[in-house]
Formats: sequence, C-alpha cells, structure tokens
Amino acid sequence: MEKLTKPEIQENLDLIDSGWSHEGDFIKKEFQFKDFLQAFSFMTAIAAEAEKMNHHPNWENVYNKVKIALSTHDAGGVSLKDFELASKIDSILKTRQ
Ligand code: H2B
Repeated sequence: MEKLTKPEIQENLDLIDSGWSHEGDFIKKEFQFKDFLQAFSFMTAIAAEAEKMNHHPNWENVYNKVKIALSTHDAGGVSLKDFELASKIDSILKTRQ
C-alpha cells in the first residue's frame, strides 16, 4: 500500500465525510456511547474486521469513549487501507445507532 499525499488524504476524507480528520501519519475519529459495554462491544466488532483485513487500529478507550487512529506502518503514513478500515468502522457504528 502506498502512502497517500496530503491532498489525496483530504480527497478521501471529503469522500467519506463522517468526522475523520488527518493528523500527521494518522486519520482519527472519536466515538461516544451510552456506557462502557456499548463502547467495548463496538471495539469487539472492529477487532474482528481488523483481524480479517490484517490492519489494526491504534485506539484508546475511557469508559464510554473510544478514540481511534489509523495508519499504515509499512507505508509510513496514511494509505487507502486506512480509509477502507475507516469505512468499515463507520458501517459498524451504523448497525448500533
Ligand atoms: N495494522 C496497521 N494499522 N498498519 C499496518 O501496516 C499493519 C497492521 N501491518 N497490522 C500488519 C499488521 C503487519 O504488521 C503484519 C506483519 O502483517
């Protein structure tokens, strides 16, 4: 996977248009749920997808909040694979709202 340029990242952010933002070598988004179990169940669903893709999120969970940062180590920055996982994460979110 090739590292995307800044304008390419912006283009893809505009395409998915769902609150992801670009910061350094990552695209990031924050999610909030009713409680810890809802947040953790969201993370469990993402874990299954991430494993299938062999592409794993950096994330942080505090009670009902989940912060996710996606990057492609091999590319040394953001690649299309990060946008692929971001879209899957957005779909998973839709199934639980
Ligand atoms: N996850 C992410 N986010 N980026 C990667 O480049 C990556 C990964 N590479 N998961 C995979 C695993 C690689 O390290 C293994 C060896 O295939």
